[in-house]
Amino acid sequence: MNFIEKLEERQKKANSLLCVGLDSDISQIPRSVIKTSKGTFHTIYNFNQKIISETLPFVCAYKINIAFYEAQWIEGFYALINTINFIREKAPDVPIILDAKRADIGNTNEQYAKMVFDVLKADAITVNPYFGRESLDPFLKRTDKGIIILCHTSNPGAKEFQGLKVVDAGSLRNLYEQVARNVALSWNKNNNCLLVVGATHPNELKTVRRIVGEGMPILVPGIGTQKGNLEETLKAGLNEDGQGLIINSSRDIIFASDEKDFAKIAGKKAKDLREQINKTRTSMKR
Ligand code: OMP
Repeated sequence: MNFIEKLEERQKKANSLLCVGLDSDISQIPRSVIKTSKGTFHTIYNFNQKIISETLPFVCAYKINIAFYEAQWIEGFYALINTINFIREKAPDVPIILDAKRADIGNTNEQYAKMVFDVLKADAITVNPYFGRESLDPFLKRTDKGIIILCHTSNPGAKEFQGLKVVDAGSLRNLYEQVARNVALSWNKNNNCLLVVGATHPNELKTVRRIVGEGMPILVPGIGTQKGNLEETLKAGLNEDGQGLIINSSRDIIFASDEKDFAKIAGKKAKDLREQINKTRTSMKR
């Protein structure tokens, strides 16, 4: 089974397009966890275990942003490996996205791909397209993995480059549109490409869906703390079957409470968001 098949199977089984982001910033972890954990590794890992146990029934995937683990050096790395193993043990059918936003020249990418897929055993990685397709071959040749390419990011300054007009074969379009086009037309030979478009830019999401067609899943961060509009996002990005999106929310779920029952509250938030997504999906069914 390749990544997209695994994702779609889990989306059906959990009836969910929700991806919970394990952006486990140690400075935000509730005191009750810190008090009962020994050191950085245990603090992050204990927190993640609790969050995963409560949110698992409601997710189609977990996205782990490596920055929050790298910032804690060796202990963070142990927390990352153990978190991945924990998800694997509890729910081997849940895809794990490593949000690393990597990319470099080809031989360096070989090492990144080795690290992410062979050492950490993630199912998918986020990459930036700036080096071009040729450089990304070490990722793209991994036919069973998901290669999730930044297209239009969620941040306020995204347009500085992504909104620039470029000319390709006589046609004028925005840089992000060109990324979507190249990925759909020539990078996706192994049917393992996905794109990232922020929920804060629903018009651009609509454009990207039109360019890539029905089949390519789009990872959409920006719901929750970044205040992306859920309804507009779903309207703009769902395919005709009411599928094709991975809706990520991180801080708004995992740090919803810093009380003792924080994990239960995170679980409830995840459940509510899944239901809100499904309600809108149902009302939009064509
Ligand atoms: P919250 O804002 O806490 O929900 O977190 C959003 C997560 O999605 C973080 O891990 C970001 O790094 C990531 N992200 C964006 O917020 N915007 C983007 O355009 C792309 C990503 C990403 O690739 O996941």
